[in-house]
Parts: sequence; C-alpha cells; structure tokens
Amino acid sequence: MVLLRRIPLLLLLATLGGACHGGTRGGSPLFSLEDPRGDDHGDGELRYPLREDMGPGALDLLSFRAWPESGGTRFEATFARPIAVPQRRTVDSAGNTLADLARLGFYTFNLDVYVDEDRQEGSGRTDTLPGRNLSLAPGSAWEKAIVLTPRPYEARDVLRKLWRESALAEAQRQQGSVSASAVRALDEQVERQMEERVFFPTRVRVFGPTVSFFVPDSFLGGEAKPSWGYAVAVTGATLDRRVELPALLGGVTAPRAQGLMVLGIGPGVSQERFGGGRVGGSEQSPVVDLLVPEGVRQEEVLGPNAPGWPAVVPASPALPQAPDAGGVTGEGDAPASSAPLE
Ligand SMILES: [Ca+2]
Ligand SMILES: [Ca+2]
Repeated sequence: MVLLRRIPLLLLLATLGGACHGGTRGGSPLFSLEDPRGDDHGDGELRYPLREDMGPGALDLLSFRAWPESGGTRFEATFARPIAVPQRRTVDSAGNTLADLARLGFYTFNLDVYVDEDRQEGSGRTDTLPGRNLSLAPGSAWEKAIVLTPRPYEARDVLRKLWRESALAEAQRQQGSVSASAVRALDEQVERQMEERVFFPTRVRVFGPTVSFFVPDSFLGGEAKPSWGYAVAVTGATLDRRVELPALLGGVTAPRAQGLMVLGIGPGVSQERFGGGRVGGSEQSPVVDLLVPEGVRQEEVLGPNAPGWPAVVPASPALPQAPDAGGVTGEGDAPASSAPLE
C-alpha cells in the first residue's frame, strides 16, 4: 500500500517540480512554520527510550505547513528523520502485527495541533489532552484540537472515557454525590466537546520524513487561517489502551493521571518511556518537541516552572506574510514563521 501511494506522488513531484510538497496539490501554502533542528529534547534533558526504532531526530519537528485542499486543509509536518514504518511483526498475544494496529502508516508519534481561532483571552480551553501535562497561555486558549495519532478510533474512545471520568470526578468534588440524570447531562456535555472541539485525522499520508493529514472545513469552520494561533506538540505514541487499576489495593488511592496514547517520561533511562525526567515535582510533560513563538524558549515552556505555552501566529505583525497568498512568487517557500530559526 505504501508503495502504491508513492507512485502518484513521485509523478506529481516530477511534473510540478518545486511547486509540489509531500503529495499535496501545487500552489502556495496557507502558512509555513519552522522549528529548529536538534531540539527534540523536551526541557533540554529528555532522552529517547532505548529503542531501535526511535532515536535522536525521529521526533524532531522541522516544519509545519498548511495547504488548501478541496473541502478542507491539508496539514503537513516534516521531521528530521524518515518516519518509522509499522512492520509486519507480531506484537501482541492475539497475533496482531504492528502494521495491523497502526494502519495509517506511522506508529511512533502523536502530533497535537491546538488552534486558537478567535485569539481572545479567556475564550477557549487552556488545558491540553490527557498526559501532555502542559497548559496553553491564557491568550492562546484553543477552540479546536487536531490530534494526529496512529490509532484515531481507539484514541477517540479513550479520550471520551478520560473526559467523562474527569467531569464526573469534578462534579463529585463539588456536589458530593451526582444523580443519574446529572451523569447523563455530563456525558452529553462531553460528547458535545468531542464533536465540536477535537478531530482525529484518518486521511493520512506518510512519505519519507513527512506526514500529511486532511482536516475538513466542517471541523475548522473554513480553511486554516494564518491569522489563527497554532500550538503544535510532538509526543511519543503508545498503541495499547491498557487501563491501570490502582484501586485494587485499598480502593481509596486516587487513580494515576492517564494519558491519551502518550509515552511517558521518568528519571534515568528506559525502554518503556522517555528518560532524563526530573525527580519530584508535579507531573512532567513528556512532550519531545513543540513550536514556540519568537522570544519564547521551548526548554522553559517544558521546564519545572513552566509559563503558559503561547501559540504561534503565522501572520503575526512582526513577520507578516505576503499579502497575496495566492500569488506564484515564493511558491513552496512561504515566509518563515515567527518561530526562532536555527
Ligand atoms: Ca525541532
Ligand atoms: Ca521546537
């Protein structure tokens, strides 16, 4: 399947030359953001797990772009190294192969994109998805989240469950007990948030170091605008949905915070998670790489005294994009973002 996908891409590349990017149609990008090479180290000390398929560079985001496509927007992320392809080796007792579990053509990472459409302080959410342990700055509160993950349908189910649990826990904390009808109302509220706010792409292409994914206008309310804020983060992905059962002993301990398909971080080194984590303190963010605006340091945003994470606005006044986004000049080479260059 991968091979079949590549053939038309190569033809397109040959035909359109520099005008074509990673399998999208020709033309100018809606916007283009760059991220430094070699900063796939979280707060500066994060280390990759001891795994052959995930070494330095694997989750190092270099660029994030958006292209117009019929009925929506095609986003494109490029990493420093080719994306690991799911192999046909058995990975669980049911006989599933990695390729069975990760059908979209990648399995090592999640890419979260939090979109601040109105850029109004106090409008939107500042939390991130479970397990990212990161908060947006108040001025970057998001309306929409796009979550590119290897198992989108499973991820959706897990997010629904986690959001329901946290809504119920919060209601219990405030009211003591919660009636059946109130539980139903909470579930409906969570369902609305899932529908309106979160999108899990399933039209995905992987090509070398680049992954592209389609997001329909019906979700974003139109094509992606350079005047919106984008907060983009890369995490390591997990494929299973094992549920921890901390309450078996004693039944009163609070459940450990669970993540959404996310590989955690801890001190030392490990095959199971990222290493180099801090000892003590609150839950550390396992984010490996993220975009920050000029003047903001990724290592601080992911550090122990994390300030709120500000989104990047591609058309920020500091570095305005060319007014004619549909022009032919600079095709495939849109002005760099306000993100710091190397
Ligand atoms: Ca990077
Ligand atoms: Ca970065």
